[in-house]
Amino acid sequence: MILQDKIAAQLPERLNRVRALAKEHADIVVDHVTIGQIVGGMRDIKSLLTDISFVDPVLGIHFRGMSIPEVLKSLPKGRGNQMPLVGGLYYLLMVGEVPTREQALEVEAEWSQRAVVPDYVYKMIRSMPRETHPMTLFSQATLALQNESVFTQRYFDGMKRDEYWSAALEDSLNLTVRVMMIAAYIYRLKYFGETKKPKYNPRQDFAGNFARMMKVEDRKGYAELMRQYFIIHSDHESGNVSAHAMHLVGSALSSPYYSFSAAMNGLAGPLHGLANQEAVRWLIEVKTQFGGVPSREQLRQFAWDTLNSGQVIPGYGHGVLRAVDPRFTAQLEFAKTHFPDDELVRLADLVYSVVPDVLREQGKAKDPAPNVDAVSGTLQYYYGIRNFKFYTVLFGIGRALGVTANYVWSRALGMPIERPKSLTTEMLERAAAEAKQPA
Ligand code: NMX
Ligand code: MLT
Repeated sequence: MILQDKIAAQLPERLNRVRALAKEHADIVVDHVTIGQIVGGMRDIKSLLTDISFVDPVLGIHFRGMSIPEVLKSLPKGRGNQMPLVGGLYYLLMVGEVPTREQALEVEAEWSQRAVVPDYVYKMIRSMPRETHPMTLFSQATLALQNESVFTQRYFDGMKRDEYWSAALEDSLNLTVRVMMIAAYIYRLKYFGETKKPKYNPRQDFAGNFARMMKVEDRKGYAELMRQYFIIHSDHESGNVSAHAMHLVGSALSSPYYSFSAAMNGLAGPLHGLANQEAVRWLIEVKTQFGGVPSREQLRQFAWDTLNSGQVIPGYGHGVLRAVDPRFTAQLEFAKTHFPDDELVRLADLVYSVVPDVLREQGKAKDPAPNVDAVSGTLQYYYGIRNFKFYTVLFGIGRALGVTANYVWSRALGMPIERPKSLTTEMLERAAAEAKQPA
């Protein structure tokens, strides 16, 4: 299998490099930790290793060294498509090279062979109360899939350490396509009462299958959007809540399914992935209050009212970025190219021209610019996906690509169980007092 062969070929060299760091340079200091960081969400502490993606605070995410525009331009595309094949992105994340079209199609073919969701998963979803949030169903369904884990099975059969990564790759290829199908099932069940199980069509790519399973009217347009969507949402280095949860849980050798379910529980938080649902809810509130797109002054006031009531403006701000998120730019460009006159797109664009100044005036947010979530739901809304509680599930399908690639490489490189050290308040106070004493 192509990903297996490519990773195996790179592994000896990668292992040597990481082992050399661990053995020969273990004492080299790369960062120091302040009390502010300990009580401030560990912001900016350089303490995670990944070669799969890196976030530059100004330039944004780079997948294997490539920016979003470079990735969208360079990855191979299916015949007649503007946006790249998702299989090509998975290859890039896993292997670190831009694949040929044939190589990207090999990954797509792997998915089509693995696109089977056991019936008990669907049954479990159906048995939940109707009002259950789609993210709860999505996380539960992933957890239920743990039953299928090749990694867990082989671990308890006595698998050797240097085989962990290939068992993890098996699970990852299965997981990525299965959670996509589960997501479509949740959507059709929850909002249309349909119980028919989705079927994967091997003649369509990953995103094409998703668009068909979702039964969106403009399937072709939606498939193009979702190619871009899944690619840009795949990874955002390793410190964000979902990626870090996946890494942390995986470091205990919990399977990719256990770990991904944990990642999705983190993504479901309003300060993380759920912000995409909240951003559209906020736009709709604006539209409802003003009966359409408001004036700049009305919008400014609305934004201030949100801040004054103690709430955040969803889709704005970031823990690492200090400039407009290139994922936001890519999506806004897509909307402006394909449906520039859409009312919600015009409103999202107006918000973009008003809210950063309001946040700057307030002076609290370190990054007053829009992030990925500011506009992603607006594009879904255009294609008729209007139940915005579903939006974070879409983020989850994309995120599966990045976090599973990281899981595979963490096992390949023999990353140990993660276990940082705690201190008490008193210890920190003592450290502060000692630091203030004259030498
Ligand atoms: N609206 C209002 N206040 C904000 C915003 C915002 N969009 N962004 C930051 N702040 C506040 C923040 O709440 C904090 O206030 P306080 O000191 O009272 O606790 C202050 O500004 C400083 O926060 P930062 O250091 O700038 O941001 P931090 O790294 O702590 O948090 C986010 C980053 C993304 C959680 C924060 O910007 C936020 O809550 N944004 C809105 C929710 C959102 O869009 N989340 C999605 C992020 C992307 N993703 O998909 O995960
Ligand atoms: C992400 O994509 O995970 C978000 O932008 C959050 C982050 O990077 O902290």
